Amino acid sequence: CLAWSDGAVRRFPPGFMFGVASAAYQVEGGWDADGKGESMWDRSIHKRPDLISDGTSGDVSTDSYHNYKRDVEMLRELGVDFYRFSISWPRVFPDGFTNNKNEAGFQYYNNLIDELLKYNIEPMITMYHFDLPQKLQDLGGWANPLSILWFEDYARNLLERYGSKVKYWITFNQPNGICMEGYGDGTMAPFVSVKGIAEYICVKNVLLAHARVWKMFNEKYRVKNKGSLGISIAVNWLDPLNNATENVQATDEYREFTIGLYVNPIFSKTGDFPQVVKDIIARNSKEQGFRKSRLPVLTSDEISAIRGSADFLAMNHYTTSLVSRPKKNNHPSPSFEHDANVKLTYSKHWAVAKSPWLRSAPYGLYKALIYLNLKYDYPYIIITENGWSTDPGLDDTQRVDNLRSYLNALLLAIEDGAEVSGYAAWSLMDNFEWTAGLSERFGLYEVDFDAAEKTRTPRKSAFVYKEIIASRIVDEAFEPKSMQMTLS
Ligand code: GBH
Repeated sequence: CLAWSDGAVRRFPPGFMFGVASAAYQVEGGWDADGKGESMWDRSIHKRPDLISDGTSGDVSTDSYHNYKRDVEMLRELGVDFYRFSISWPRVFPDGFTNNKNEAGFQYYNNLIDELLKYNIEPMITMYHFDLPQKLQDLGGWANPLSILWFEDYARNLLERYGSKVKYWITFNQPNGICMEGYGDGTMAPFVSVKGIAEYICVKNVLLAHARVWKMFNEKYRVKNKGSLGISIAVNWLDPLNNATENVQATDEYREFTIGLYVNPIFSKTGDFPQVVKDIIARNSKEQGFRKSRLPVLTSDEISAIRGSADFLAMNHYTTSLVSRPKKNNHPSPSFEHDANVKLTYSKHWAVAKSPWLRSAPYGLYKALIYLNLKYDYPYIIITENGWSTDPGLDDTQRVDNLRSYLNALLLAIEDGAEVSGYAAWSLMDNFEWTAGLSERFGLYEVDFDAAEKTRTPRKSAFVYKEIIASRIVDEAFEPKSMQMTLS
């Protein structure tokens, strides 16, 4: 157990916001409804259904496109302060370019936003959560520097249309997922794998696209609308396997490769990619016969455009890994994995989720927050994802344990100075878990995907979260009296 054995009752501070999160492709369905265009996930799965472990797709999923009123009812049942959802770019601009607008798509998000505001639930909009319009992917997607301008155009339209109603904006969900998985190891759409090259080009483009939108927001939309804008970054924790010097060094480096690569350019005083990452990739590139480093250079203008370009760090935190340095670098060369050159393991004491990569190590959230404080001078943080996967079933005791222990770790970090003003559980309900399909369930609500209505039923964790939100404390002894939800 963690250090709250002092017996003190810790309370979430006044103003602390609780929410839940989802993403368009994972919940909406309606993949070609009312003029929606094709996203790169639509294209990839329709062409290669075998990419998904259980052969499912996001074509229908929970059908939130038609069930959004029920979704908002669930948010009211939970009593959340905010709902983080994403906009599907091809639903509002079928080809990606802003000349061809799909009004039905804009209307859908307008309806969802209005339904939320009607019940005093703040919308928090992610502009991009992995679902690029296929037409833009045909042009190279995030590996094409023009993507910076395409994204800026798209974002401007969102801010014009919804900026007066929506206070919380997130440009990108997890640049490392977009780039390393989408263009490097090829485990996410567009399933491109130009290892050691495309993913670094992508990182630069995504950061520059983010910075453009921040500038536009800061100059034009903020004053009008008093909102704030951030970027979601995956900050999982890393500890050395043991205190052997090479493992400690490997851990320091790997933190820079996975966290610093995105956080340093935006949140550090100096900006730019971390020096150690620049050095390693430059050295490897040279050895591999490249004329220049595979990591693109950021010019001083680019560095200053990106530096400081966020009001808050939207932190997605799931798990912790233990890092060691392998005796020999056996990763394909060149590749991100070769550059980072680490082996990841877990402690056998950590509970394993349905997702093989997901282990419960709540102390890691505490340590990650303290690390960000020391290294980046107390950034404003909203935790925009944290969660646990299970098999289907309403008795999700493991999710309850995980939720409580991560929230307890968060309370300790806040007590020790972390500036965290909100927390979103991933996820509101079961949804399409990318290449794992429907085989890993992350929902506080279970979804019956076989039923035409995609019936949603609260799990035990939904009742526990509701009680935490209402009481602002984590009461380990709380047990739901019945499995019947009420609207408070
Ligand atoms: C989040 O990413 C995503 O933002 C969200 O859409 C997703 O539903 C949620 O996680 C749960 O997964 O299978 O070993 O190749 C978290 C980071 C990175 C975690 C990719 C899963 C796959 C590892 N994700 N990773 S593996």
